[in-house]
Amino acid sequence: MKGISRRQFLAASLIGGGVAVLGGGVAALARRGLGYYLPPNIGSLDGLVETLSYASSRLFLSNKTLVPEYPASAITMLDNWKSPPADPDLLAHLATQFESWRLPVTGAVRHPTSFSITDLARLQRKTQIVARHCINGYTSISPYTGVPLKDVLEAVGLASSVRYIGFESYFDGGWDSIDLFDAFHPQTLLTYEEFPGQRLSWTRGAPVRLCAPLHYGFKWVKGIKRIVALENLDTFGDGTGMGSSYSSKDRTWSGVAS
Ligand SMILES: Nc1nc2c(c(=O)[nH]1)N[C@H]1C(S)=C(S)[C@@H](COP(=O)(O)O)O[C@H]1N2
Ligand SMILES: [Mo]
Repeated sequence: MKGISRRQFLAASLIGGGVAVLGGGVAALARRGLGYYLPPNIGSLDGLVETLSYASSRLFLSNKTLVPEYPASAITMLDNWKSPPADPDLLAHLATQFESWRLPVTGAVRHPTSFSITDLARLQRKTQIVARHCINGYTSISPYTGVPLKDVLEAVGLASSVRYIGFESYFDGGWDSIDLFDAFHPQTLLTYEEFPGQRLSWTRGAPVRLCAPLHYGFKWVKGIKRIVALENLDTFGDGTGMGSSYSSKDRTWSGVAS
């Protein structure tokens, strides 16, 4: 009997691989439900491209895949922050070095908790030097020290219905949200120091700012005022369901310029 040709073997391997990937996808889908793999703007025009890239990353990537970390010699600290703080509460807390400031973590959680910076610093502490890409073209490599967001979420205990984590800012009435894939990524940090031991200045997002390396810079919310665990985005921010104060400007929820 004739053995199979190299070409037949290749074709068979490809088909086999394809079936395995598809099978994995279907199994993952069954495990989490369709909603986990779809972005909130699926119904909009720019949602098509985003839906494909979002769904494929959630299906085929693990949220344990790490972004590169850099040595201290690579730090650039490029700072593109412009508007000085105007919020009276933030100004008062800046004057007293956030001594009496608390970060409420509320929404669909079992134990709503308000954390001081000292409380946050008692949780797991992590320092990382990562790149922050701004959608407008600025890239900066900076150090971030803080607590993995995952640890804060585990401390308050998320309800099983939670799908997004919302952030409200002291600056410009800004607000944004990420999904649990990003929220539980090991490099997603709630940052309270830039260089270890050095609290954030307002230009870098005091009192705490998000470091979300899987995303463009606009989702790295500075000056966080409150964190909310959300079942959907309909009641968050402007109530349009888009999940980000930037989506009314020039970008979509997961970062594609539109
Ligand atoms: N509250 C708030 N956070 C914000 C912004 C903003 O306008 N308001 N700009 C974002 C954008 S677009 C970028 S690129 C980064 C820039 O800050 P960095 O250089 O300190 O990372 O902050 C993000 N965080
Ligand atoms: Mo940005």
